[in-house]
Amino acid sequence: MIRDVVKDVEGENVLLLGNEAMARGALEAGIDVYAAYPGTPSSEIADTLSEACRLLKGRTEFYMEYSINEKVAFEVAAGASLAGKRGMCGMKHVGVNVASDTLFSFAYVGARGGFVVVSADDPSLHSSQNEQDNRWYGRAARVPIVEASNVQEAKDLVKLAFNLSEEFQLPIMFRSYTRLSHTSGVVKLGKLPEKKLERVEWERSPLSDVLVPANAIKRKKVLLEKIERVRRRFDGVEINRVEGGEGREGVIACGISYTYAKEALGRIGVDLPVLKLLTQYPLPEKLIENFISSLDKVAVVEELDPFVELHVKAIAKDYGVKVYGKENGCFPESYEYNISIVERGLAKMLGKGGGGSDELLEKVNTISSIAPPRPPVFCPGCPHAATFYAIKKVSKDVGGAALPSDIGCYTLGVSKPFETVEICICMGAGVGVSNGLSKVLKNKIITTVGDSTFFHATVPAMINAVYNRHRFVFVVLDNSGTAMTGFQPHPGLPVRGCGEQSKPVKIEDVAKGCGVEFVEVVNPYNIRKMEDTLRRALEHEAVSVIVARRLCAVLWNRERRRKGIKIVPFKVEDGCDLCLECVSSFTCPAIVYDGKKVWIDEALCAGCGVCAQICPRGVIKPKTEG
Ligand SMILES: Cc1ncc(C[n+]2csc(CCOP(=O)(O)OP(=O)(O)O)c2C)c(N)n1
Repeated sequence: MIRDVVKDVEGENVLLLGNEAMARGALEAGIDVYAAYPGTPSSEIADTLSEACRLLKGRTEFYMEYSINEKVAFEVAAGASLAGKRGMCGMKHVGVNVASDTLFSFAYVGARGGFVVVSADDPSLHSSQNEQDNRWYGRAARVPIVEASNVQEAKDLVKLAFNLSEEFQLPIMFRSYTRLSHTSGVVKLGKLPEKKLERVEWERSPLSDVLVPANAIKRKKVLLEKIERVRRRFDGVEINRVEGGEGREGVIACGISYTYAKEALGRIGVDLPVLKLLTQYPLPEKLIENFISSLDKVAVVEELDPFVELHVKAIAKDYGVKVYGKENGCFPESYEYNISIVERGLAKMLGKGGGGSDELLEKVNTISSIAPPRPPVFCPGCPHAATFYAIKKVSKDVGGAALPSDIGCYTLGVSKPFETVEICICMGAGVGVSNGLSKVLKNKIITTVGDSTFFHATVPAMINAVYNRHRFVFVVLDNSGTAMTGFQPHPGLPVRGCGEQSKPVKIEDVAKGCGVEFVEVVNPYNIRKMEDTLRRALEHEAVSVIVARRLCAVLWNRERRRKGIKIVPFKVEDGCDLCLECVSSFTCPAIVYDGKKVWIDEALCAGCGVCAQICPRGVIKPKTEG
C-alpha cells in the first residue's frame, strides 16, 4: 500500500507488491526522475510513484511523468541521467521494443547519473500479445541485466542497479516479470533520503554524447570494455551465490525459478548445490565455470528462452558436464514455471522419473471448472460498445468493411456479437496496416484505436496516410483515459503524473494539423449520428478521422457518485415482441433475457440509453420516479 511505500521508518517490515517494492527501491536510491508508459505488469510502479511524488513533496523530491510512449519515457530518464541525475523508466516487455532504438545507442553514450530501465516481462501472456524474453535485449544492446527472485530483492536490486549504473556508467536493465511484479511479500524498509530536486549546470561531453560515426566507433570499444569489467564484477557480486549441498549434480537457477528450484529439491528430498544467478547479462563466466567444474550434471532452470543455458553449455563442454535444460526437453520453453514443472525437470536429471505431481494445479483446475464462466464483455454503458454497434451496421451496409483495430479495452470487439476487431498486432499497428490494406483491398476499411493508443503510436501512420493518399476511416475511441491499464493520464487529458494541471492536446486538432481533411467529433451514445458520420466518412476519398468521444462508463459512474448524481436506469416497457435485437446485437451485461422476457438489471444499468435507440419497437424507456 502507498502508505507503506512512503513510510519513513528504517528497518520496519511491511507487505508490498513487487512493483511497489521496486518503487520503494527507487525512492531509497534517491531517484530524481521516473517516466513510464503504462502496461501490465509494470503499471503499478508508475502509479505508486505518481502518488508518492505528491505525498513526499518537500521531503524526498523527484519528478514523475506518464510519457506519451515508452521511447519517450526512456529518453526522459536518459536526459536526467545525462545531467548527472538518477533516472528510471518502466515499461512492459513489448514497450522495450518501442524504446529499443534509444536503448541500443544510449548504451554507447553511457549513463552519467544512475539509469535503470525496468522491463516487466509476461511469461504465460497473462495480459500481452506475445511472450518475448527481454534478456536478449541486454545481450544485443550490451546492457547489464539484474533480476530478482522475490519482493525483498526487488527493492534491494533496484538500489544496486543504480549503484552499478554509476560505477560502470552504463544503463542497467532491471528485468521483472508478472509473478514478481504482482506478488506481495514482506520487505524490510531501508532509509528514505531527504532530498530536494535541484537543477544543475549542463556539462557538455560531445565525444561520448554525440554519436556521429567518428565518435560511435570509439564508443563501441568503450562499451565492450565496460561490459568485460561488469562481467568480472558479477563473478564476485554477492547476489550471485552458491548454496546448498554436495554431490556431482547441481542446479543453476535464475530469478523466480530459484524459488521454485529450492522447493522442488525439498520435495524430491535431495540437497544439491544451487547457483543462484540474479545477474543475467553479462554472465559471470568464472563463477559458472567454478560451479560446474566439479559436477557431472547441471540443470539450468530459467523461464522462457534458453538464455543462460546456451552460455552454460558452451562452458560445460570444456569440463564434460551434461547440461539439462530446455534443449533436451527437461524444461519447457514456453509459459511460466511452477514448483511441479521444475520438480519434474530436476527428477529427470536425477534419473528419478515421474515426480512433480500437479496436485495444486489440479485443485485450481477443479475449482475453475465449477466456477461460472465469465467471458470478457464490455461494461454496461461502455461507449466502445456503442461505436462498434454502429460500425457493424454500417460495415454490413457497404458489403463488409475490413476492420483493423488495436490494443485496449476495445479489443473486446473481437467477440460476438460485434466482431468488429479483425486485426490486432501491437500498439499502433492497426492504422499502420490500414495504410497497406487501403492500396490492395476492394473493401472499405474502418480502423479503430483508443485515445491513449492514438497518442502512443498512430500519429506517424496517420501522417503517412495523408501523404500517400491512403483511404480509410480512422475512428479514435476517446474514452478520456488509458482504461485498460488503470486510467493513467495521457496527453489528451488535463492532468499529469504528479497531479499537476495540463493543457490537453486535442485529437481532432492533431488530425487537422497533420492534414486530415475530414475530421469530426461524435458522441457514440448518439447511434444515428455515429452511423451517419461513418457513412459520410466512407464517401471521403482520403483518410478520414472520427473522434468517438465519450467518457468511460466506469469513470462516468465514479463522477456521478462523487457529485451525488443519481443514475437513471432504463426499463423495458410493455410491447416488447422479443425480437432480441438488444440482446443479440448489443449484449449489454445489464440487459437480461431469461427465456421468457427481456428486462434490464437496474443495479448494472449505467443509463446510457443506447439500448433505447436500437430497440425497433421503442419500448425501452428511462425509469423515471413514480
Ligand atoms: C508497446 C505497448 N505498451 C503498452 C501496452 C499496454 N497497453 C495495451 S493497450 C494500452 C492503451 C489502452 O488505452 P486506450 O488506447 O486509450 O484504450 P482503452 O483501454 O481506454 O479503451 C496499453 C497501455 C502494450 N500492449 N504495448
